[in-house]
Amino acid sequence: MSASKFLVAAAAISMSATAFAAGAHGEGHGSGRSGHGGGHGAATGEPGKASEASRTITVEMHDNYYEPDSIEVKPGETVRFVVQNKGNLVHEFNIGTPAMHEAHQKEMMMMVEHGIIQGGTLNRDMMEMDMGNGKAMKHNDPNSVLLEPGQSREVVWKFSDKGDIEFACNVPGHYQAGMYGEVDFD
Ligand SMILES: [Cu+2]
Repeated sequence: MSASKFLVAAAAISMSATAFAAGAHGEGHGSGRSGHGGGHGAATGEPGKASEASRTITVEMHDNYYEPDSIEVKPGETVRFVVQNKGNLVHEFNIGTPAMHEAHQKEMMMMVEHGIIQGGTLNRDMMEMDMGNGKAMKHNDPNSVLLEPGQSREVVWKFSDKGDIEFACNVPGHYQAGMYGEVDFD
């Protein structure tokens, strides 16, 4: 999907988001997760400690690509990423397998459908809201950050020994536009 098509779709969706917000008002305090929790660890690694990071890699996010577009790590290495959104759209930096990214893209589609992601805007209040089933569309897994234009955040990750790992943006259409990069083990 082109960026302009994406924006049109996001604008259309934002109208239904207003109705959604009204309906879901009150309650809140969703302690649940959006469902993309379990099972990350083994294949890709685990959250790392900044004090154990061997180096810092700055990753710039643009519309729709990363700079750098691939990285090389040592097996078991802990890396501190400083992720900066230099684009005009909301972007994600997510460390996972291709299958994890595919699954996460469906959840991100729901975030767009609910107006949580609208082009360059991220509605963090809405991410906290109860979706009516005791769950919220929080996006707080340690292997990823979701950032508005101009925002910057750190991810510290201890990589596994090997695996088919990519960093990717799962905002609808972005992965398909090429917004992912290889993690190579040296
Ligand atoms: Cu993106």
